[in-house]
Amino acid sequence: MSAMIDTPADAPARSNEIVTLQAHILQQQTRYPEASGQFSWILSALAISAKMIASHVRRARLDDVLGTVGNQNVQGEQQQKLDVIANDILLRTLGGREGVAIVASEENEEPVILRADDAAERKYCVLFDPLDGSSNLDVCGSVGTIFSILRKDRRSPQPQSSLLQPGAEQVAAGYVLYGSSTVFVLTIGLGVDMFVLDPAYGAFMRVAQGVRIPKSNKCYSVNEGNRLSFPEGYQKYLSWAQERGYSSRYAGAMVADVHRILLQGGVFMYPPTRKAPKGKLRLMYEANPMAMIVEQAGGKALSAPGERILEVRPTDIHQRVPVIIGSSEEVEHVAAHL
Ligand code: P6P
Repeated sequence: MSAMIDTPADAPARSNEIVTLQAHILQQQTRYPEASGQFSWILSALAISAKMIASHVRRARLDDVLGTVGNQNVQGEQQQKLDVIANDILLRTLGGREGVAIVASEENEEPVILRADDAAERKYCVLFDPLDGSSNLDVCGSVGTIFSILRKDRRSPQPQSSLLQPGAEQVAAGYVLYGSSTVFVLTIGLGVDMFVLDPAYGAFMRVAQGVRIPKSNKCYSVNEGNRLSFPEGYQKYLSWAQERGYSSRYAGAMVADVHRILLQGGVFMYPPTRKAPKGKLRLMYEANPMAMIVEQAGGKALSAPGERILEVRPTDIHQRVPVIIGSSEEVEHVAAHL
């Protein structure tokens, strides 16, 4: 009988190890002997949701679930059929997890109180954008799911206000990119780990631990169609970057744009515009989770010069915030012009 390999949870992954997301979640749980397993159960609900949503996304045109449902969501945006499908999947998988007290979604005006009792295991709130960039679906572009996990604030008078915590309070954050492959990127505050779905086995396989964002890269990501309505500082930055031969990449889906920057470096921006004076991106379930991921990978995430996104004190679950996120040096180049 060969000796059991007693690998400590924080040991660097050996290149020949096969570690699924599920195994990784359980491995991380061993760091916390007192853990009840509720948190792990929530992460596994997000993992199965990602697989189910990926399946629907890959079959969208075949199953004729492209296009809009004909009404607008709370954001005033046309709701895509797959927005509703993805939202429903997440509500139903998380609904089955004892540890989830409240969920909040971009697609729901009000948070959904899953368990109002104050039992000890009702520890967590999960916020998500079920299908970010869904307008890309009709043209087979990249889309994503973004999620954020907070501890329920038991002192808050209303369950809803339990959600209104700064991003620095997140206990976990991550995203799923439905691109040329399906990538699950996760942080629980101990660095950033990356997994790719192997459709042959239906499992997310760990491909990288401790992902670090490059300190710089001459690439920016912004919708330049709005350039003339950006505050002057952003316009000055764009001229500065173009004079220095920066390239521009923009997918129209935050998950795709930030993922590129996480791996290759650069800076993503959604500045204030005339149409969106506070920027377009939502603080609680887009900016905060992406900011936690990028900061955990050694990057920066600002809503204004010197203001970390993770320190913005929320007043509404759907509030918007300007976003400057990416390589530390590139974020500073933008901030220096504002
Ligand atoms: P625009 C998608 O609708 C989204 O919320 C983000 O994923 C993306 O970065 C942004 O809006 C794109 O907005 O105005 O450039 O189309």
